Amino acid sequence: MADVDVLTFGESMAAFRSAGPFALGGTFTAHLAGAESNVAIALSRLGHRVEWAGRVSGDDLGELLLRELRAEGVGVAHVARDAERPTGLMFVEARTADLVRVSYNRSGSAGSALAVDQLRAAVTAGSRLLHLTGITPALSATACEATLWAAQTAAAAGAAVSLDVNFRSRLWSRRQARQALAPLVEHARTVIASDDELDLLGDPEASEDATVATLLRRGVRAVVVKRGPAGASVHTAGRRADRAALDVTAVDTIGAGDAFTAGYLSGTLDGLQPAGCLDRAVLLGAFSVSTRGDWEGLPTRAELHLLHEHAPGSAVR
Ligand code: KDG
Repeated sequence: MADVDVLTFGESMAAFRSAGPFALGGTFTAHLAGAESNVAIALSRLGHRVEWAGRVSGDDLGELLLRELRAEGVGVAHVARDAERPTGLMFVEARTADLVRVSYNRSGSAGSALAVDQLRAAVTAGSRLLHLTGITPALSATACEATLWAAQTAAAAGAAVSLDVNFRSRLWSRRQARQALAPLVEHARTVIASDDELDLLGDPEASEDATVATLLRRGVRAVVVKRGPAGASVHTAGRRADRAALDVTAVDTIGAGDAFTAGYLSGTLDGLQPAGCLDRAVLLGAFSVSTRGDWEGLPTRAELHLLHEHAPGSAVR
């Protein structure tokens, strides 16, 4: 059995967050962000052994990313440093209490230059699970090729491959996403998508049930559908489980999808049934939306019970 539970890779960025409209300037705070590194941190906090691979700039913001990952116990042994290209930037503008605008400055970044060569050692070293997102293939042709190579290689070696669709309309079109995701799905055991992303996984005109049935027929074992505040579902052969979202005060939804995914994967690593994995997914999603930041408020394993045992507004003394 591999020493690493989960290998994931992609682009981590420096995220600059504002408390109000960007056009007015003011104070920005800098944080590590990136869908795969968010998942890696969430899993590491739950006690799983996680490696994150990718290309990180040699600049100071690249240093910030690596320091945060190391501090969170995420393995970075297979990270390549890039002395030529800058760290990709993400901007998170809290435009109103209910509307956050996300934009990027990441084309030509170190992370987007990811290629097969940087992943070879990490993927061949092996892991129980390889987690992919649909963001990485959108970054560049070489990153797209590397994602497919990793999926094929890890699946052939017996790793469980998970894929979170994570469609980013600022990076590519729905048509491009549909084309790149199709070969990845062939290697995935778990596919996670928001309900508005299901059209990217097959016939755009098909219903949810028809899309799910096709995926299960093609070898996917669990299709997990996120419905935001309306909860989530998991479909497996002949079964379906649904869960409502937990009743928490939402203060920041950025990163909630990654937390949800990490919760589901953590359940699979612990050998839970799909419905139990969904419970943990919903729980991590609730921690994420009720705390600020992409990953900062996520729970350790010892804190998993907190939201169930304490009513909203509680002070634990
Ligand atoms: O939304 C949280 C993450 O997914 C974010 O940190 C990264 O959006 C992201 C991207 O495009 O890489």
